[in-house]
Amino acid sequence: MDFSALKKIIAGYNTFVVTSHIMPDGDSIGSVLAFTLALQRVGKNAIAVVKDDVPRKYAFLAGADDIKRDFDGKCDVIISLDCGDEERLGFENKLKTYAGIVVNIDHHKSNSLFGDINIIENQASSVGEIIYHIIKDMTSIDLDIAQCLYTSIITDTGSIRYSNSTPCCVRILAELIEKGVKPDFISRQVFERRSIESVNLIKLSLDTLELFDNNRIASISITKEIMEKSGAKEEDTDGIINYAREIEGVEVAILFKERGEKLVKVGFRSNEWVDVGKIAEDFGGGGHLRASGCTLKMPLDEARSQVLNVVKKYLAGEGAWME
Ligand SMILES: [Mn+2]
Repeated sequence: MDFSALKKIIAGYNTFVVTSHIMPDGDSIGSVLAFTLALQRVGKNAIAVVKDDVPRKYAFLAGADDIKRDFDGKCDVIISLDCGDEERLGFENKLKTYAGIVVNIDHHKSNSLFGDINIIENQASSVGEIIYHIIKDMTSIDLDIAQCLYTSIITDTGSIRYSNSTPCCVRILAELIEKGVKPDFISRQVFERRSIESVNLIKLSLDTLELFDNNRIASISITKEIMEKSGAKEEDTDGIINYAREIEGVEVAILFKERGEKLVKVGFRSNEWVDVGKIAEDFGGGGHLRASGCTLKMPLDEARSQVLNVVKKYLAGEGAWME
């Protein structure tokens, strides 16, 4: 990975905004905080801006309370992390209206290359993994930064359970543990605490589970009614798709989230061979080989039937998409 252009920018400018996508996850929050802290450590005027709520489970990370929801004014450089396209950042205007230079660091293969500088590493497990290599050359990684990077990597790899878990990211985790990170502490914060509302959400969501195509496809549908009845927050829908993915024999899991009368968010996961990144792209979305998503502007029933038809076609072409 060649970071020389980015290093020059960091050396040559002073004010930085570090941002990531709406509906932020552990990789986006962890990497935004790690990069912001690292820039501050080297004397830069850096702030973190995320145009959405920060999930409570990441509130323990250093700097989480200082993440700004809004940003007005100008800065020298905006650094976008973990975001495949500019729109998903949630800013009202194009990034270039806020900053002289836009830096885009990501690991989504569908990235639209919207930066002046684009550092896109499809093979990286997470953006935390990419920026670890940048940050370690900038400053010494202290416990605060180490916890942020560790959180990025374990959330995007499902604690080293997903196919993007590589020797490289496991080595980085080992280094971060040497810096003082306690794996059990982070896991408890991130994976092992639930509100009663989120348990109610799981309970109601599982009632909507359906299987198709000889049980190779499993879907869960979270309606607006379920969200209201459970009292859960958007962030509580995180991970529910795994109940579908983990069923024996299932290759593709689909989560439908009804957001409005004609607005449905769709998440995809696959287990062994179907490229769900391609399926999401068919619907104008994107993502990775085993995890992806898209947004459909149509009623839930219509979205379900359209998506299921396409997924069935991918499954019927068994072999064509084998890795
Ligand atoms: Mn990521």
